[in-house]
Amino acid sequence: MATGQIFSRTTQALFYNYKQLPIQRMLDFDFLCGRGTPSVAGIINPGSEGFQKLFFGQEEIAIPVHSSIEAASSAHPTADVFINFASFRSAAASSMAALKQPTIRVVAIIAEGVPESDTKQLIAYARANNKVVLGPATVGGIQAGAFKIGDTAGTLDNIINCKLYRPGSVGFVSKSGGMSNELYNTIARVTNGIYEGIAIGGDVFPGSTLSDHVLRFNNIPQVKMIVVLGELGGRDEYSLVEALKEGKIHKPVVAWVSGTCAQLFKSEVQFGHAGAKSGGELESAQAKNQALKEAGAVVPTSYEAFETAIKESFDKLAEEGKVTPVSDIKPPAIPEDLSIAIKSGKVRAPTHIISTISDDRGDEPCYAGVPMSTIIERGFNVGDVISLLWFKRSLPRYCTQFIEICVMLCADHGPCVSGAHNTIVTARAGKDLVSSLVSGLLTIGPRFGGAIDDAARYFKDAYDRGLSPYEFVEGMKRKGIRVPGIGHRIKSRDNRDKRVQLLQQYAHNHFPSVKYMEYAVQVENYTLSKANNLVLNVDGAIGSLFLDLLSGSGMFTKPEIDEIVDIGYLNGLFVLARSIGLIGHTFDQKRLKQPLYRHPWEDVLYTK
Ligand code: Q5B
Repeated sequence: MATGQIFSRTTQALFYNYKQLPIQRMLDFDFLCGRGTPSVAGIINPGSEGFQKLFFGQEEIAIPVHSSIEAASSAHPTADVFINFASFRSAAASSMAALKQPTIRVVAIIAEGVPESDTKQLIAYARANNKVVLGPATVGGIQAGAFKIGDTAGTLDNIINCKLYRPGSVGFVSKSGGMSNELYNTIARVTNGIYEGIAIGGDVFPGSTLSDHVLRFNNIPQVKMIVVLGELGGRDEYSLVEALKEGKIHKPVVAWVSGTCAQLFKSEVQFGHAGAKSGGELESAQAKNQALKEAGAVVPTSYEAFETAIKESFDKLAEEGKVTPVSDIKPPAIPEDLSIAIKSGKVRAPTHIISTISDDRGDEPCYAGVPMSTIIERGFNVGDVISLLWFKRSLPRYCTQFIEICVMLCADHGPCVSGAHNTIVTARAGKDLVSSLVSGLLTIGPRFGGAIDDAARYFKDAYDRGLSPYEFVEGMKRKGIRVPGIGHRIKSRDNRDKRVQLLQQYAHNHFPSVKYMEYAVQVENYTLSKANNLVLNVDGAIGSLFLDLLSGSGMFTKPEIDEIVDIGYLNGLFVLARSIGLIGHTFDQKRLKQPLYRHPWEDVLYTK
């Protein structure tokens, strides 16, 4: 165990397990104290490497992240404090690994519930190797104006109120982390402030004891008086009693052991900490307070009188000229985090994204204002969800049913079409699902599956302008544009596309009007007079029928229809639907364990 200072203004730590908040609190404390270097040199996040961005004042800094304790220790040989935020399951092993690093001097273990047998091994190793263990079950400790462990002393406001950004003359040690915050306040009120404060943790076997730290404080010249807050349970306070009796402590000690109320209970009481239970008489708060008093410590009659006792002891030292007055400094203001400032209404900031279709912030996600539970309770189908997320309204059932039929009919068209072929080749090249899927999707365009929007645009324009099929088709020919939605590689007058027939049949039965589709059929009749394969294809059928849906449903204004056609919503139906088939083809190839595809030479015309 160290005999004097364990921290300074240049102390740096390695932080085990990435926890953004306590690390940021340490860096904010550094900035408040005017430290030149951040107190966290490196972060250990088992299994990952890189950097974590954090703030040092207003500036963003990148703190290196290491995958192992060994790597972090060799990368930061001057970092001699190890702050362990591991869970109780892994805290012992990682703490032992840290203690074994020659560069590590102090290990703080935050986790509660570390097995006592493990803690005993850590203590034995630390004592044998002259190292300090704080905890387990501790918040850590602080050297005012110099270095702070994790969440010690709480919020910045509390740290400023307790003047912990500059050193005072009081050494303070307690078992409880929560109570140490209380005492930082008390000590700041009635003395010139804390020099160092340590919470040893509430376990039965703490890594270092109250007396270990009192003896250390005794050797630190800047510490002029010592405040101790013990608690019932255990015998730690008696080693302090011994040290006092043996005259090893030359500075005034003001002490209180909390838990005097335990005697009011009929049976044994277990307080918050594992070690805080009244065992035998000797472990009671009364007995320990009495022993400390007899050994020479200043012990008040109650916790309420603790503050006065601290004040009187400090005032006496001041009268004797034993405390040098502390010159107060104004700590720099720490910039507030934007999210906190916005929450408190202090600032406003422009947003970078605007979204109108969904909201995931409440109790349940909403699609266009409709909560998930409503979607399920009312038996919405995929078509209803598409109508909410794409069209931002609940369309009548015959419309959402039509959308679903489009999705079902276009889900797949065999392995030979462009998209499926690409997906199959990609899957056979050993690529993953998403790569195989997108390689197929990328073929969707003006010739394959992606002609729905253009079909809707051209059919709408021609119909609305009153063009005859002849005028329309010949006009397109003069411009050198193939009529979108017309023509197919394998379908023809004598081999009709069943999908087109099913869509037309549904619309005839359910749509109030099918004027655009009838116009498309007239166009088809004309193009079929030119060639057998110039049929109305599935893209053309969906494009024209969707125009009928938009205009006939009464759910869209004319400008809204123009916008939908102009933006081009409808290819989305084919993309969505065909994804189902392309995913299926990927699984199929993987399931069949198909080897790398190579196109046969015989199928290529090699020519000059
Ligand atoms: N000609 C689809 O052409 C295809 C003409 C035309 C005027 C036309 C072609 C085309 C418009 C785009 C379109 C969607 C490339 C198709 C789909 C999904 C799919 C696919 C699947 C699935 C086929 C021969 C002669 C030439 C051309 C003329 C052809 N189309 N004239 N308007 N639209 N259509 N795409 O058979 O005088 O000899 O020079 O671009 O709607 O993709 O199942 O496979 O579910 O996966 O290769 O159904 O029609 O014919 O190019 O040899 O042309 O007809 O100008 O005249 P072909 P080509 P000429 S549905």
